[in-house]
Amino acid sequence: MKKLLRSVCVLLLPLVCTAHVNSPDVYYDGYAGPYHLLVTIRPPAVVPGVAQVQIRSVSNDVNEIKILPLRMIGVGAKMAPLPDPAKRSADDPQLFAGSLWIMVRGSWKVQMEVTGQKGVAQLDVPLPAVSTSSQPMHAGLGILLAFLGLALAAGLIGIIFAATRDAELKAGEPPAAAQVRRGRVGLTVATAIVLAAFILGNMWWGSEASANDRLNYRIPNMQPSLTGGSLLRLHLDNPNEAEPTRFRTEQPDRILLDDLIPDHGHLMHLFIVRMPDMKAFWHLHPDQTQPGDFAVNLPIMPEGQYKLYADIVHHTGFPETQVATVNLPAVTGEALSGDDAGAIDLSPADKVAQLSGGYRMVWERDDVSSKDVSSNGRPFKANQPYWFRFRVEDKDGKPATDLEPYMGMAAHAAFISTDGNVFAHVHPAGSVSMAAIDLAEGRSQKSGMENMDHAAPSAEVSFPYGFPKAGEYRIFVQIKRAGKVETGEFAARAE
Ligand SMILES: [Cu+2]
Repeated sequence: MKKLLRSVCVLLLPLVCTAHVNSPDVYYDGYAGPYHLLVTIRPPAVVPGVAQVQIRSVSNDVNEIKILPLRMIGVGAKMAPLPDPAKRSADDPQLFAGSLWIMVRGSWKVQMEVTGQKGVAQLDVPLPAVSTSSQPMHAGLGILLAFLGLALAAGLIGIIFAATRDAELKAGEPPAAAQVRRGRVGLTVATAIVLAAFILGNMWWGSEASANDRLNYRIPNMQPSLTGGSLLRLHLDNPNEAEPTRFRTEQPDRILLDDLIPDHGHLMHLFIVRMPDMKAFWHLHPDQTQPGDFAVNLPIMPEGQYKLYADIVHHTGFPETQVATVNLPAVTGEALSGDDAGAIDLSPADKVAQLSGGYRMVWERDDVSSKDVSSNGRPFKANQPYWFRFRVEDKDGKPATDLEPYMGMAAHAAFISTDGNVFAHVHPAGSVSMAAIDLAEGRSQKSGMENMDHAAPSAEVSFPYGFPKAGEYRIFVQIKRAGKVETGEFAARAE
């Protein structure tokens, strides 16, 4: 009964999602032809469900935006329904909003057709969509439904009892012994029928509810193990493939582990943060030893507890972050090389993080500009899109002129809550994986680096992102300068 009540109303709550950990919203900064857009997409908490799309045009030259959901790959990617117009905000003519039905779990993209003063242009933004969690029924609704259910049951029993005992009596005539007996039998049978209905109904509902629960996306927990003093092995978890009905309707969305594609040049991006002080941070790139297994040589690391976040992307463009918590002894590993980078002695800055050689990374929190999406020095609001802007300065305070692309991009950032429950790997183009952007725009998947800008980046980088819930966060920003990757750590609070 309790289970029945708990499950009657399956409202769903957006607590977990993919790509990142507990940070399901998509933030995207990109161009539809000549039009610069900042896009926020809130995927539905349960699929089928409605995704909310918000598009901010950076300049005032857009007249109309139409939005359309499409599967990332497969036949559905080519069979487009008619697009819906996004509604222009009455208060802010540069803000457009719309909602889209997402009918199947998996890897989607939202296609935007932008009409403005410079003609018509298109932009595709990846959208991973899964059911996330079931919420228990509201207590008040449960009590109300229990009361109504009991009233119905009592009514049914009462009607059968009265029908079997009193049906043939005239008004005011008392029942004879045979009728009383018949009434008792009627009462017993009616009670048995109602009880059986409750029990069978609860069983039916319980199986429906657990089938629904199995369709909820679970965050994969990989198993780390340290061998030979410094070799970290990662055995990936696949909790969402175990359920055979998952994504059965369309095979491309079965979650597999042997279908990974490179995302900005690597099959896996592993972020390691020491907890709880968050003063040590690494961004490493383990190699796949066999499908589902990765290994990486650790650098020199102090002993302690570490949170691991491993970003991977499936062939559908569906991203996942595998997580783990591990206690490590002091590791006397190898010097960092290639794209691997990190730092042991970070401390979170409010505004200015020191880099090597007297260089500094400055968080431009205070720029006030009317069309800017910035917090202007105030605490951030949860679930709001912001641009996080950072400027790299030399020791004289002048903009650095020797920045280089790091893995094909101007910068990489990890937004992590201080409790470790929220993690997002974000780039100047936004919170979606680079590999998914390539797929969404129909580019080939050779290295996942096709869309990257290999020109020298400017001294200023920005990331579009919004914190998913109130709390304390750390932002680890990585840039490359003079052949070396530098990490700046910043503290932020969302309300
Ligand atoms: Cu990155």
